[in-house]
Amino acid sequence: MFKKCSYVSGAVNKNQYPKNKLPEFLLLGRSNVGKSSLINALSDRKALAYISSQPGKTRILNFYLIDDLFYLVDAPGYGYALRSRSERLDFGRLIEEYLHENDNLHKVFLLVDTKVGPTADDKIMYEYLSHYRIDTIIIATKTDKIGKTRRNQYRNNIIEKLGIDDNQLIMTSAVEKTGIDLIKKLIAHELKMEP
Ligand SMILES: Nc1nc2c(ncn2[C@@H]2O[C@H](COP(=O)(O)OP(=O)(O)OP(=O)(O)O)[C@@H](O)[C@H]2O)c(=O)[nH]1
Ligand SMILES: [Mg+2]
Repeated sequence: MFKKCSYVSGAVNKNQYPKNKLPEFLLLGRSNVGKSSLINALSDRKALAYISSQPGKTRILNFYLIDDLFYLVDAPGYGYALRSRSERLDFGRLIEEYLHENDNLHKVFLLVDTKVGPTADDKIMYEYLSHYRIDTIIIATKTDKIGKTRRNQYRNNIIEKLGIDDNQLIMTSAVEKTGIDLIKKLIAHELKMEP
């Protein structure tokens, strides 16, 4: 499942989104949280999505086509990227236009670093998505940095800080490949495919 994948395009505005109406899953999260690594893990490829050494380098929406079925959309990271007022405005405009003016958006995956927990920016982002009733799943990343016995504690911290339901959170590690199959199943379920 999800073997074939290719980088299709980058977009800074809605005229540049893909035109073929396939469902899209947006990955949102602060810089360095592990968005590109998750795309690589989901698509079984090592270096498909550019993994940045310089946080916040990518400022556009990047569309990856998976098995000719759906798109994974890599958004610019917030946090480090929001240094200047103009960058903040660019990010806001890019994301708001995408969230509100794109009928193909199926679900948002909001990534939160497991060890760091939800930051102030993460909370604002989650509240924004909830306010507009945008279907969102929280993906906790880099769980391999936490000992197995303490992962539940970190899981509960995220649930509590964001005020989400237990089934809205998936714990993942792109290194250990944990939680990746769960996300694939969720996407398959959304697309009404056999997993
Ligand atoms: N230990 C560990 N490190 C990870 C994991 N996922 C990503 N990383 C590391 O975290 C750093 C950032 O990962 P990226 O995937 O580039 O993060 P990003 O969210 O795409 O960052 P931007 O594109 O700058 O917004 C890299 O050094 C990755 O190797 C993980 O599951 N475990
Ligand atoms: Mg990235």
